[in-house]
Amino acid sequence: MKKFQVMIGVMGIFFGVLGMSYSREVKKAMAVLNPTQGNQVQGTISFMAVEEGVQVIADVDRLTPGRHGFHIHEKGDCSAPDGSSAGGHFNPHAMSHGGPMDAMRHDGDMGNIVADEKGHAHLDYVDSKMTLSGENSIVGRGVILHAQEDDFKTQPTGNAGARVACGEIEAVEESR
Ligand SMILES: [Cu+2]
Ligand SMILES: [Zn+2]
Repeated sequence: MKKFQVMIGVMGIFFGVLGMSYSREVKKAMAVLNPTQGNQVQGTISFMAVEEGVQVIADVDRLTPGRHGFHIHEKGDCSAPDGSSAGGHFNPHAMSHGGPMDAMRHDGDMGNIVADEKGHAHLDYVDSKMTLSGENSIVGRGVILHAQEDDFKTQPTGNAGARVACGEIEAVEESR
């Protein structure tokens, strides 16, 4: 009987450690935006886990003034000269395209970023839908910035035009 209890105890520790490694949480992630071919757009985006979701802070330069569609795309692959290697909008729940405050939207729909007359854009908002951990994590996926405004309506892209910059989302801070 004693032996049996010890065995159960050892198994408990084993599965406990296994479970901990699976529940690893990403606290912060970053993406560096680099221009696609023929563009000069550059920027950085940080993603921070907060109570209400993920705080997104982006600073982008060398944009044309005005609104630019801004999304997380499926793949963290910026190898294609036009950014097409990043795939479509990140959409693990098979929803329609929308704006960041809409109930019906892709997880990756971050709306528009607005560039001033100097071509600089700053964005800071908390996204209630995206997550840095678990099976729908945005870590390892791509960020795409577009030439034109996202209309939040046209399916499945928001009609935001060409991809002017691309970045890969990487975890920078994790906890267990
Ligand atoms: Cu996009
Ligand atoms: Zn979308």
